[in-house]
Amino acid sequence: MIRTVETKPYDDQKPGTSGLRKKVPVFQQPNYVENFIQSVFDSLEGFQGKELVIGGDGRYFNREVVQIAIAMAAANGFGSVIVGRGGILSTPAASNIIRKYNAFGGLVLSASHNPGGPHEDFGIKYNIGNGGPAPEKITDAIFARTKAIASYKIADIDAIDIDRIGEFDAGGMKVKIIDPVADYAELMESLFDFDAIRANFKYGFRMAFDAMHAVTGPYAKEILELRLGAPKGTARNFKPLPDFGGHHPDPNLVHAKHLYDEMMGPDAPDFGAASDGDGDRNLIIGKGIFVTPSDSLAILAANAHLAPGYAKGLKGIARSMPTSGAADRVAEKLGIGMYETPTGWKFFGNLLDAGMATICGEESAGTGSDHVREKDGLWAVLLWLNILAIRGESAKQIVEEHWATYGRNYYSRHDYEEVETARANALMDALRGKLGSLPGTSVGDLKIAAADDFQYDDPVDGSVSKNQGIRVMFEGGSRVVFRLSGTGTSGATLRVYIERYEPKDGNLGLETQSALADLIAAAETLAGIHAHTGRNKPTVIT
Ligand code: VG1
Ligand code: CO
Repeated sequence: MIRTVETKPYDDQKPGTSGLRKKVPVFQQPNYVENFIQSVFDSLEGFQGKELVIGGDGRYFNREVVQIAIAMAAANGFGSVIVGRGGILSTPAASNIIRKYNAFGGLVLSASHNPGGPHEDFGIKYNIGNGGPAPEKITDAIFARTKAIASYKIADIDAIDIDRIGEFDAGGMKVKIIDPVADYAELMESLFDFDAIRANFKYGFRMAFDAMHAVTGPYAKEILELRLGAPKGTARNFKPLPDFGGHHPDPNLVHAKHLYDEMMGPDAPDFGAASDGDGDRNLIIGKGIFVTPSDSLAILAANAHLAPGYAKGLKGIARSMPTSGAADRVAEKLGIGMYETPTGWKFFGNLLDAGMATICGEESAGTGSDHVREKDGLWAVLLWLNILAIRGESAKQIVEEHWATYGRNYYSRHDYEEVETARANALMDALRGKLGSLPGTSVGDLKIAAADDFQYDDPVDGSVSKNQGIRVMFEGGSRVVFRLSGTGTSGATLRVYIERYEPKDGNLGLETQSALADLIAAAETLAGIHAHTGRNKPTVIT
């Protein structure tokens, strides 16, 4: 039986950089989840009788929302749903399932690298038929709908046993519970030289992969240990937990510091890596060297042809605007297109669909390719393993050779978390107000060449996205970028991105923060961070 339930709109259901993210108690308000899911369905056309993919990163509240989504899909007329066993699908795996089975779209339940638990974060994101996050046109429509919604539809059915693989009936709609790992592992096998990686492990190559008690655990166990023969224990913290063991499943130098310390120590394995809550980010640390995500993107692009899936070469590279220009130099050398998009994976979808870009990346530890339409943590790790196995060099050698060929983009991001929203907005407004007067002036010894608020004109569909981050560009190619995060769940997060280019015959071995010291000081002078936020230093430096 289908019930139509009256409801009242919530005014805070605006999807951010990557879907709707809120604290669990916010999602637990009456009808909050139902309102949002119904608003998603109401913003789509033509899904009657079609298939919907549902899965998430296993965090607290995942299982409850999976059941609600199944019952609402049934009531709204979907023909079938595919659900990862236990309600689990990593974000890239969900993207793959949507594409592989020609589903209409999918609901991906995740708050990515944010902590999980009864008082922590949850999230819902809608992905379209190409497997990628819904573009702004759709997320804008969803938000408009959430403000006007008056009722939702839900089927009165018993909870589905999502822990058993098989097909079930949900009020006339078919529910297929699938192995969340198998299709993804098969896809990875089709892209990479598993024989070469297997041989490398056999001859003693050692790595540490930290799944951070999040969704990549089962994927890493299956792929690294079972299919590639890495020693047992290579995948660590591999059991997904609803609260990620009380940690932030954020693979950066703060929350994965233990891995960093190990990789810098005397007993370091050859290679270290980690992924985030939903499996789309990657941390890469070679023995004795942390690889900045922007550098990792450039190095993967420069060496991708060593993997069978990319042997024919790349069509183009895309990166988010705040990501360093390291990949631009690779694109230039390869003679292929380079695209600069706003932050968030949804902006890469059109370029990938149009065959303009093959590899994409963001400074926030996201790298991926046209194999799916999401960034993909394990994919990046496997491409690194493939390159290491074929080149037979260490990660450190590969990075240093890359700098010696292309020069080095010193890069760092400074985050000021949980700043009062009004104060963060005031900082951005003040900065925006003086952009026109900056070019030609100097901050310390740095002369400003240009300053703007980044606007993206999508070359594929012509859509325009304004106010995507304030850029101050200095003569010589250095820059600072300021933007406010669109994924946080309390207050505002100011992100300051700092970059300096050092040519290949320059000083390539400096410590990053000191190499950027004058730019860090310039960012403070330009934006008045201390005066606006009251903060003397960033909360997180990556
Ligand atoms: C952050 C990152 C962005 C990434 C987004 C989602 O967004 O900066 O690069 O695409 O998170 O990643 P923001 O708006 O907070 O800067 V994930 O791994 O949360 O799906
Ligand atoms: Co993520």
